[in-house]
This record gives sequence, C-alpha cells and structure tokens, in this order.
Amino acid sequence: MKHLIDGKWTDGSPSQSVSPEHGVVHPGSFRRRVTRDGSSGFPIELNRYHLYVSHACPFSQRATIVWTLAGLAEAIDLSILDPRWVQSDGWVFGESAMSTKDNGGSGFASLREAYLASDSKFTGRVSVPVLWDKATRTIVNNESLDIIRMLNDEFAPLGAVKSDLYPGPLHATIDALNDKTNQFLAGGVYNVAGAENQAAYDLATSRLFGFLDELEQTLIKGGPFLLGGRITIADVLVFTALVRFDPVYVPLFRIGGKRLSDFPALTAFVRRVFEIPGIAETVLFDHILAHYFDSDWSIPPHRGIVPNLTQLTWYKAPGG
Ligand SMILES: N[C@@H](CCC(=O)N[C@@H](CS)C(=O)NCC(=O)O)C(=O)O
Repeated sequence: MKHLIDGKWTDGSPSQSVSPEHGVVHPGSFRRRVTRDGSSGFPIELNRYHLYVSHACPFSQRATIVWTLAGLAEAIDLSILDPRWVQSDGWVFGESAMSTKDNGGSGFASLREAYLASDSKFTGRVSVPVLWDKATRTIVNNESLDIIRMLNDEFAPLGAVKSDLYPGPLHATIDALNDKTNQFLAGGVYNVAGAENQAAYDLATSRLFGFLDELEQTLIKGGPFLLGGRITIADVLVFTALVRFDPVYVPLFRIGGKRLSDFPALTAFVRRVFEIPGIAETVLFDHILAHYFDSDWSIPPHRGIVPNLTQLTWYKAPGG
C-alpha cells in the first residue's frame, strides 16, 4: 500500500493496514492527547477538534460509536472519506453519496494533506481515524484506541449524554481484552489474509478461532456484554470486527471453516450491540463493501494454502 516517506507519496511493500509480522494492529504515529485541563497543550473546547473517518474502516468505527454514545455530535464534527482507497491519493474527500468534503476547515482533497500539514516530512501510513485540531491545524492523534479513550474520558464534559464506556475499575480488564482483540481478531484476520505459507495460515486461523471460542464462552457464562451488564469499549472493538466477519473477512480474507453464525452467543451479541440506539447508523455496509471489494489494494493470492477442515463444525472424516 502506498504511504508517505519523507513527505513523498511512495510505493511500499506493506499491503495491509496492520503488520502481519507482529500480529498486531499497526499503531498510529501521532500520539498527542487532548486533556480537560489543557496540560497537554490541547485543551478540550467546543468545536475545536475534528474527526476524519471512513465508515468502511473498523478502527474508524470504534471512534464513531464512542462519539455517538457519548453524544459528542455537537462538540466534534466529522469528515467522511470516500470508502474507495485509491493508489493515486489514498483516502480522498469528495461531496458524494458516500463521502464529504473536508469539513475540518482546510479544504484538503486527500487525507495525506492533513498528514503533511502536521509534518511535512512525515514517514508512515496515512490511516484513519484521525483526531485533528482545527485551531493549530495539526493531527493530535491517529490511533483509534487513544482516540476513543480521549472521547470517553477527556471530552466527557462536552458530551450530551452521560456515559462511561471505560470505567476506572475495569481499566485493566478492558485493556487486557483489547490487546487480545487487536492481536487475534482485528489484526488476526489480516494475519490469515497475509499468511505466506500453510503453517502461518493454520496458526493465525487457530488463534483467531481460539479467541472467538473464548469470547463465546465468556458470553455463555456471563453477558449480556463481554464484561458484564454494561457495554464498554471492549465490546466496541469486538463488534466492529465481527460485523465485517461474514460479509468481508470470510470471503475476501479467506477465513476458512467457520463463520460468525457458527458462534450463536457471539451472533446474538452482535445483534444486541447493533440494536443499541445510534449504533446501526455507524454500520454502513455500502461503504464497507465498496472499500474492501472495490479499492486499489488487494490481498495477494496465496496459491496452495488451504483451509483446515477440522474447523468445520459438522464435518468428521469417514472412519475418523
Ligand atoms: N493503528 C490504527 C490502524 C488504523 C488502520 O489501519 N486504518 C486503515 C483503514 S481500516 C487505514 O487507514 N489504512 C491505510 C494504510 O495503512 O495505509 C488505529 O487503530 O487507529
């Protein structure tokens, strides 16, 4: 996927937005923080900050869900990137049915320009989501986990809804689950897609399904959400990956053997989260399908790597 090197839009080898080598979601490069007291240099302020998102992207959807549930629509405005990522410019704006112009006040035509405005020699991926400061015209942060924690904690005084998706006593539990979700599910599907040999494919697949089995058991024993009675950001991370599971990851990322629908408790969980008021509006399948099936990037073919049939729930080899 093309990315910036020393401020120049350059062809690159990384074909996915996560690092297949490390099995984790590729971390963002801007890690500054907005704080209530302004001690970070970025104080909370009504309408000062802006979110650049793509409705296709699960990491962006983490942000739009938390933004919705915290009632931040009046405090932070959004720009929607066109779901079709293009080689020539990457993520682009446009007044179309599936995108907006740059509403962040700079008139950018592509997201790359926001990265270059923040650092003219930027080297790295031009990824969504981005938390942008309209006052200083710079990217504050482009790491979804940081962004959602800021939206929940720091921006709470500006929210129209009193909600807390990251309650203090659950921090350690949520962080631990989020690490696993990033590694085995949100990043794990890219490990399956990007596997270069059978062993890597089998390992990534068994880790992915092992993790889904764990989540399934958690919901059977507890629920209705992953950490009990209330929705937290841990649910948001799992939900945003699972809504893409059967429509995108199974066919396109070549996840073999099982579908989300083979996990009844997880399927019911996805439905439950989907029905929370405001969430359905963040699930835009036209954007999701356009991005994954009609962008200028593709998952390299990997001839000879085949799914493991032991994952098929109904199948038993004759005599086996
Ligand atoms: N660390 C990032 C990962 C974000 C990410 O990978 N976004 C993808 C879209 S789903 C992207 O913009 N990829 C473009 C690229 O990597 O060049 C986060 O969680 O915020």
